[in-house]
Amino acid sequence: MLPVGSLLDYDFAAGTLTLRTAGAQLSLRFLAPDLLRITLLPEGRQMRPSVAVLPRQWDDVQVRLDEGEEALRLATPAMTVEVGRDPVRLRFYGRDGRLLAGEASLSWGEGAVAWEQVAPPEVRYYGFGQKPGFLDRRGRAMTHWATDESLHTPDHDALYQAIPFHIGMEGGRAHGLFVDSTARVRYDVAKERADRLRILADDDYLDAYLFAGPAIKDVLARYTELTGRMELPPLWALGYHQCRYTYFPEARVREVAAELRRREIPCDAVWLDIDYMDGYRVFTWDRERFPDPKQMVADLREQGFRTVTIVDPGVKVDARYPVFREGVAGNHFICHADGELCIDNVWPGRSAFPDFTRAATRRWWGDLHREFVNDLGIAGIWNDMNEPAVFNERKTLPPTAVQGEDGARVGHDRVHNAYGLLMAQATHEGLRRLQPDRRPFLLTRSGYAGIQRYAAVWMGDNHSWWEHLLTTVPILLGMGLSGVPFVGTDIGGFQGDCDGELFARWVQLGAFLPFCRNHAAMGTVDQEPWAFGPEVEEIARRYIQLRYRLLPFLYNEFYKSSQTGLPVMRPLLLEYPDDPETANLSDQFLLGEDLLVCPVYQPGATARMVYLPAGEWVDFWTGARHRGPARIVAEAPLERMPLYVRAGAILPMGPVRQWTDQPAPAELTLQVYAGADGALDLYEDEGEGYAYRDGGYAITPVRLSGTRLRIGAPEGGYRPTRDRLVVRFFAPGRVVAAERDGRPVTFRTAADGAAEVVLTEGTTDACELSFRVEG
Ligand code: MIG
Repeated sequence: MLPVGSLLDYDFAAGTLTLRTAGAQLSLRFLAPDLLRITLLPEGRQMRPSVAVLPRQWDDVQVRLDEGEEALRLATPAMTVEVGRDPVRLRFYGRDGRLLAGEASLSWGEGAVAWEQVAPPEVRYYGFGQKPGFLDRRGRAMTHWATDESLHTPDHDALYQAIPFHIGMEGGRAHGLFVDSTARVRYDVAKERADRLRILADDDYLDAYLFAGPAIKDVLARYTELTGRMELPPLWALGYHQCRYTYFPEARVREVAAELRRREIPCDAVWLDIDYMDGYRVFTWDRERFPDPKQMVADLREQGFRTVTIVDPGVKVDARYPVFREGVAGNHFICHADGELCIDNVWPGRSAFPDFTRAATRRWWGDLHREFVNDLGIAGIWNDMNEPAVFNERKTLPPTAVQGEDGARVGHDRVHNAYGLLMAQATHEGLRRLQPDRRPFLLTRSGYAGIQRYAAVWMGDNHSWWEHLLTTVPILLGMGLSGVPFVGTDIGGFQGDCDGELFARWVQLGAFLPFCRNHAAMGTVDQEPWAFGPEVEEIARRYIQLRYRLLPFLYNEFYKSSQTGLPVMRPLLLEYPDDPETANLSDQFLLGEDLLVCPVYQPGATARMVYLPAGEWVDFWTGARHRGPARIVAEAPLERMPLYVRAGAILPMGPVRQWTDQPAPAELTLQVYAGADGALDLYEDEGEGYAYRDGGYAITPVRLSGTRLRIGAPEGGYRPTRDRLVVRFFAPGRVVAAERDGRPVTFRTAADGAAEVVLTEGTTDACELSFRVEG
């Protein structure tokens, strides 16, 4: 590797500082006052178009260049980059004038580029996409190389998702770095040398983005401005999903669906894994197992279920199979350098792989979904095996396979990590074209930075192990800190046999994950919610029902996330960045800002320790109050997962439904946790379609001050109906009287301590409720 040497000359034009050094050019450009793009391009090398960064015109940034003798300084009001002249070294300073981590140096070699930066001992490192382990990755070496790897253990960190983005935090002060390379990227996070962060990309050039923060939320907001945010999903996608490898034949699918309804376990979707296909040929059906998919899908829909089908990238080599023939004719498959098709084994046997780096191929692939979505009524698509996974020793395509648009071909190894993202993009855009009035729902296994724009993500093949229950939360929190909010894991675990206690604990946690799907591998014990007997079934039913009651809250959080880029499921450090106790806390998490979820991770446990950060916290189950910061021991018998609500929170809830659009009386419940002032702006819309983009949504402002609650009329072009409006007021004492707009109203005190007021008239009119509290 050759370090970037001394500065030969430079120019500063149109906002870009271009620095020439022996053999390479370095350019620095501010896209925003707190966002600097840093590109190192060795001579004679070509850059590829980014698949992560959204094409967009950034506003002009006011930058000042200081041409010092030792160093150049390029400054905005939010950040300064200092470029040493000999050798060229970079130092970044925040708004407060202090260094962001330490000095950085760049180097390059044959097919590799490196970023090395001083890593002061106080800096903690978060993000990195899907990585096993806990939140702070300091002291770890990691590789980004999308891999079909079911051992999510500390020694296997190259998993399905490859997101080379991280956040450095020093106290409450954060900065971020995104290395936009779809090739293999290796991180050494102060492991080999305790004071060095080293990032090595097996790529031809380095294209990096530095985020100056200073708050962690600023970093995430900017990062998701750069790489995009999750679109608001259809409401049904937030329901409970029932999956298994594999439900077939049709009679079995119908039986599972009927059981869910009979047992009143709410569910919005049943999923079909690979065995629905004819010999694993994508976009076909095994007509013996599924003689009339259209009828089956319609009948399931009658009962409120959506049907989701898996679609893998591998296309069976079969001269009589139209998808293969079209793919060859349209030049859509990846070839070797000599032009021969790159064929390898996956589920269908010998298969060809679409080159999703090409726009025409993405379009072709997207259109292949026409029959499934337009004729058969398939509601969602599940992309698996898109690392791409291949049944060979390398587990993927050879580096010598070539990909790219004509005239810009590169080896597969340069674009490997983009395969899942580009497949998801092809599918997402296809679904948008085919059903312009529906919000696409897509689940993907693999992804790269920006995957949040196209798909929900699950963590692939976990195991029915307590250890994997424990690892679920930190992995998903890391995804959220990497810009991806719509995440989940296989509830109950995929491989291995689950048991009742583990399932109960997993479903309790799963009910609070952004994506909530039960899934299990072939050859493992049954894992439907009733598979472990009546006690566990009752626990599963109660928690899944609770998820459905919380859907107005969850949907509101998804809406906020689509606007801000902040995750739905949050580590405490996002809300309490100055509290050192939160710095590596990952066995409990927040939904939004208000709901603290404390899963149980051990067999036999009937209690667990909970950390409550500053403020007052109300036990969701009992109404008991605790003042943080504090550690408490929470009771957690098998039927209970500890949950706490921040005082000042207003949780919008709904009735239990068996599926999200089941016709039922419209009821909104506001659970109000007095003890601190608070605000809720409740977002509602039709839960489907795009009318919301033309004003078809409602926002209801609710304000809590002291023991007074002001509920505004919904604003916006969508009119929510509320047959009943229930206010459940959790007071720091005993409620002795309640008034609505100055007149007494009746209330009852519920078992959890709430004073409950039920309104059936004027439920969408502005009103003020006040409570008199004693003691
Ligand atoms: O090689 O489609 O992660 O969820 O059930 C295994 C069969 C292929 C892996 C996925 C899993 C799915 C399974 N697939």
